[in-house]
Amino acid sequence: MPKVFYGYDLAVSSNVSFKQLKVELELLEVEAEKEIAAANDSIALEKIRINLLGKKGRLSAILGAMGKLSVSERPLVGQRANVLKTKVQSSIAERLDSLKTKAISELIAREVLDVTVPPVGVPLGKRHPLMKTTEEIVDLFCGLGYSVAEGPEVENDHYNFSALNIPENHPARDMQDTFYLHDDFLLRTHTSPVQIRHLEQNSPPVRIVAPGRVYRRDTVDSTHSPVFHQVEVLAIDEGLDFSHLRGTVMAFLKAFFGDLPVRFRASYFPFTEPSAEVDVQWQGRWLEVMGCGMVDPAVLEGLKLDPDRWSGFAAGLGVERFCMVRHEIDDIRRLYTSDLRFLDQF
Ligand code: 2U9
Repeated sequence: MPKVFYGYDLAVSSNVSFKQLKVELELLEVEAEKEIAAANDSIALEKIRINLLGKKGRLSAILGAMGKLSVSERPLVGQRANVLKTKVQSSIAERLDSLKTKAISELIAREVLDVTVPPVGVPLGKRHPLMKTTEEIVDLFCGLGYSVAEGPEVENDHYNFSALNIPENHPARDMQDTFYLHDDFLLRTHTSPVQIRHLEQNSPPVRIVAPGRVYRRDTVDSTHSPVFHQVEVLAIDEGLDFSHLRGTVMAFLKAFFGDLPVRFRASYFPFTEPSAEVDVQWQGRWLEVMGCGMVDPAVLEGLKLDPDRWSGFAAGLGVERFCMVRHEIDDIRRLYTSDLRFLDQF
């Protein structure tokens, strides 16, 4: 059995035979395959590569020792060494490949998706019940041929009061009822100024529905809020009379509440004459839901419309009231506190 050299020993040994180098190559091949097969990551494989094929590695030592062989023996060892080098390189590449494949399959196995797990669910936003109610009311009037009109929430005395025939000393103008801003400005107390502005810009016939936020200096309780929402409607044409008003209001209330009993009670508003308040019977009780009337000739005259030619009717309602009756909500504050446990129900 020839002496077995390793790496440096081989390089410094003065007496090396062809047979010894052949054994050394065979040994290197067997050990290389074992080491490569045992390596578990790319770092270990790189260490093996450097140890076997690197400048100071075992193969280099064999090649270095070749000089000590006869000229005829050298190519034989050189050839074998080259074949071995290629073999070790491809073994390393193969092992690296199989390690990668294994890692990927392990990852896939770990990341397995259980499609039967119930979804966590992304909370979706929805329309606020007040907006839904407004939309429903507006849609009903649009179905009757009305168009939507909107206007500013900051108004002045003229559009909010004077143009609507509300006299200087009327209680509605009271500091107690209206949010006054600087100069002549105020927060509109109803959406009626929208109709005034519309009539300044458009000639009759007019059929408009004006939804929007309005402000009154009310103390908060279960039925009052200083900010609330109104929908008002206005129709101006030739030959309109109270029967048109009544028919429109009845058709609207039937569409919204269904077949509930409705009654008109005589009332008073500065901007309509005659005026009425409208009640519906709900669970055995009469509930006031809206006001209405024929547009006062004084309002038409203020808009340079001849009351002998043009007549009109108007109606107004509080959206909160409609929403609360429809959904049996007991306290208006529930509509403003953004409690998702409440809002989620709509
Ligand atoms: C013009 C002419 C007339 C609008 C009208 C009412 C009757 C009414 C209330 C309902 C409940 C206000 O929110 S509430 O408190 N509104 O009763 N509003 S007639 O009349 C107009 C509007 C514009 C040019």
